[in-house]
Amino acid sequence: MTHADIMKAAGLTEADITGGTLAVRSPIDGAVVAHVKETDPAEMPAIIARANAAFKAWRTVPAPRRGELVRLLGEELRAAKAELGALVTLEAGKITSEGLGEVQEMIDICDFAVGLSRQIYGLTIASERPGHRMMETWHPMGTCGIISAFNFPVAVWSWNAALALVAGDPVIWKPSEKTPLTAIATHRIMERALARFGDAPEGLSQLVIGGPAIGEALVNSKDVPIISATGSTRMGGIVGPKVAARWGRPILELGGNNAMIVAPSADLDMAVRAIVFSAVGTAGQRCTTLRRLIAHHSIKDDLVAKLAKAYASLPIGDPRKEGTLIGPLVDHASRDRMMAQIAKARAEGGKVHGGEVAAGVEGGAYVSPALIEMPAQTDTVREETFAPILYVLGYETLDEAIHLQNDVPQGLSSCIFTLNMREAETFLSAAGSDCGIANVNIGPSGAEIGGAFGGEKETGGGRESGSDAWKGYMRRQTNTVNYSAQLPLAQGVKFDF
Ligand code: UN1
Repeated sequence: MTHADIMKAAGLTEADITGGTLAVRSPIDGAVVAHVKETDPAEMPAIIARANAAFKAWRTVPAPRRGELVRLLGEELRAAKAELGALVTLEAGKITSEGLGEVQEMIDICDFAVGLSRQIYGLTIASERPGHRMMETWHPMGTCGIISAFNFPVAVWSWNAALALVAGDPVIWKPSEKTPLTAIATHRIMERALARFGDAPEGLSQLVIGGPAIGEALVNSKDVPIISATGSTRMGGIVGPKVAARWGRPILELGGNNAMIVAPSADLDMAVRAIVFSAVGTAGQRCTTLRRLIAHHSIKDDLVAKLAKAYASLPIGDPRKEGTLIGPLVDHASRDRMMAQIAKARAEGGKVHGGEVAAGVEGGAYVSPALIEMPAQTDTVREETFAPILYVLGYETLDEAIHLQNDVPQGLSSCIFTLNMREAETFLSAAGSDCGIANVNIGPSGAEIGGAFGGEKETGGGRESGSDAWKGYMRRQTNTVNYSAQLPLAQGVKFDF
């Protein structure tokens, strides 16, 4: 299929892809595939006002009925999975199975949110006063601004939107400037769900396309109480304080510098499989990508040899092609950054395997993944580079390994490969990994949507997806009801007059 066929199959029209000011390139071959129209920043107040009008209606719709909209969205996504997945491949450069996997994550979160729509509940709490009852109620919060990144161009929207819509919040989505096409196609799918739903308020789900001025309008608006932003730590460092300064609620999902500890007892063949998928999958462009390997000295050389062998056989190239495992980086600037980091690591004493410009489709930024044995956890290792670079460090004691694992600014995902129960439990304990995600005998990437997703430190502290992440999209109200004929005060205070 040509690029044009893929865009058409995903529901994009001529008007969607021509006549605009935002040039969209496919990472596959670097070709400009569309010129998308941008939202005029001057329209943002009206867009936000529409969302807030929708909020007034949507917050009173019973949550299970709100769940019906998300159920329909899940149905529409199932029907459009192949076409939307192919568009993800075209616009973000993911291999076919990962493009489809991304849409599957959208479907999964819809299913989760539909169930959630009948499980939004608070606690009842024992009151210290006779004839009193305490409870908590979860109410819709207001408009949720969703700022998403290129690497999960559609799934990030759905993790937020599915929960926000069930929670009673309208959504305004600002996708990455690199991936507006998948956003337009996804929003069209959403519009189909809305049409089938029937009586959803106008402005419940909106899409805005453009650069920083659009994002800033959301971030700075007092009328957008929740801002969920996924992207770099640099971006989050700007967004977080701005949202906080106007008393909004930021949900930040920023950088990761995820590590795996490989202990002497580890099943090395399993570890190798986990390492390869999590270090080179999505060409190293997941925030959960494995970036640091902390291997026990006794097995390190063996592990590196196995990995170097596996790395040498990985099919790199056209992500549309059956069998390809490593597609292109998002653009040439990203490849330049990768090469610059490798040069820095080499200057710090790193021994580099791979990490070269690779042949792929003419015009795309293809690379072979890099495996770099480092003498120490240097500043370069402590930085996140959004590319397939895996730094290898050695350790002697588990304490040392955990210290290395935690001694970076980021705190998203982590894991240990061990068959030793004491080591595994220590890693998961309060004195173990400091990350939002900590796994045993599986890699750090590819988290299921059922768990809360996010991390600590410079990762931003936000949680999305499963568990009770929905609470981030609602406001909690504590209620005390007095059904007695007395008016006792708390804490035994007497105030008679
Ligand atoms: C991201 O890279 O922004 O755990 C999120 C994973 C995916 C999510 C990645 N479920 O790798």
